[in-house]
Amino acid sequence: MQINGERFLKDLHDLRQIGAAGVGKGVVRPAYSEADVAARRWLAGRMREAGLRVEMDPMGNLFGLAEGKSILIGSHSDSQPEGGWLDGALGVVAALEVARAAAEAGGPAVSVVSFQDEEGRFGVTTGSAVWSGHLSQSDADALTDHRGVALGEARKVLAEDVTGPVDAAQFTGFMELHIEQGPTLDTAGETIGVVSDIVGIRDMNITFAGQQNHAGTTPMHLRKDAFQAVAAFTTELQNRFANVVTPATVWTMGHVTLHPNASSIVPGRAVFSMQWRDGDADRLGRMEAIIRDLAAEIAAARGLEVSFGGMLGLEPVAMDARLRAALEAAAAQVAPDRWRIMPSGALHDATNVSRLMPVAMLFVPSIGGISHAFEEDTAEHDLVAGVDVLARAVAGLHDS
Ligand code: HGY
Ligand code: MN
Ligand code: MN
Repeated sequence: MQINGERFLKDLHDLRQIGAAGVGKGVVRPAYSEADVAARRWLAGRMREAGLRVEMDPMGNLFGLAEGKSILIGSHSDSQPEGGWLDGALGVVAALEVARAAAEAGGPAVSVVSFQDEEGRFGVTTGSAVWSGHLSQSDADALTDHRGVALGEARKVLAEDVTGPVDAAQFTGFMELHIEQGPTLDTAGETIGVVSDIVGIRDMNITFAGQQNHAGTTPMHLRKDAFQAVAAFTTELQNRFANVVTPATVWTMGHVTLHPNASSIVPGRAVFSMQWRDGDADRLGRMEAIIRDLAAEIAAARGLEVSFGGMLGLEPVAMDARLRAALEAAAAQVAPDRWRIMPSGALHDATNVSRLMPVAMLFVPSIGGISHAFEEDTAEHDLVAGVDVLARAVAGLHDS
């Protein structure tokens, strides 16, 4: 099986034009946005040209299906609100190229997928969570984005493209090529990372409700300032986590809204996202208890109310040994002495798909370790090496 690097790179550059941010190679292609819909329709056309049968499930997960049993390869084509051109898109276009190369070589059968809302405009890897049965369609439809738009409403933009549910039983396994989104490979000057396991995650909103008041006449000691509660919480959390976390544990408050968000008004309400990740499910649970207890403690001490939104989560998952071995053998051929086995600190659709079938992942470097930013980039020779490893692994599985 021989991939066509030029054909692959051209598709990758053509896709990044759809929703191009106009800043570097960045893209803005959130789930169900105009750009996301256009990208999925463009991908559907490329899938048809590759001889695949195009189907889309009610969530907007787009599949290019080979006849009979096949290996499923892919990722997601939606982006963060400010996204890189490769996060997800690389895996979808690489899958397309492997499917074409496999067809040109007379086999094996390769199907392609672009999952929807992996970037979690509405939740956490929402499209593959629904497809894999981790989340019901009705629960997903009730999820809202930060502007209060419900997923059930948003996904109507793809109604005319939906063909119906796609049966996972037709697939023998799933592989995903993705950028590392961290500094490890780039710093080491390596080309390929074969993923050992993907971290788990917990994600929820926390609300502090205090007293909206005048910013000039309200003495500091009488305030019930919701933002000051957030500040106290995030500072003290660092101390409370000290004996629980490891250097690999991460936690982020990436989104904060204050009400009424005015310079001369003491904020009466603060809603913020609380997200934490680790490779150990037990540690994720202990961190949750600390978060809930500390938020309640701070609210009580300051005379505020605290409430917790619904929590979304995924468990840590190990990659399938047989698929991983195929990737390792291919990496050793393509990038001898320039590959490694490593964990994934980022989440991926592979976590959800692992509920249904064996999964494995591989990484190529992110320049400067940057991702979820317009500056995200990877050297083209590394991108082509990644697809080559993927194709060789698929061929190796077929021959074994
Ligand atoms: O957040 C993540 O890990 C993924 O890129 N959505
Ligand atoms: Mn991704
Ligand atoms: Mn991402």
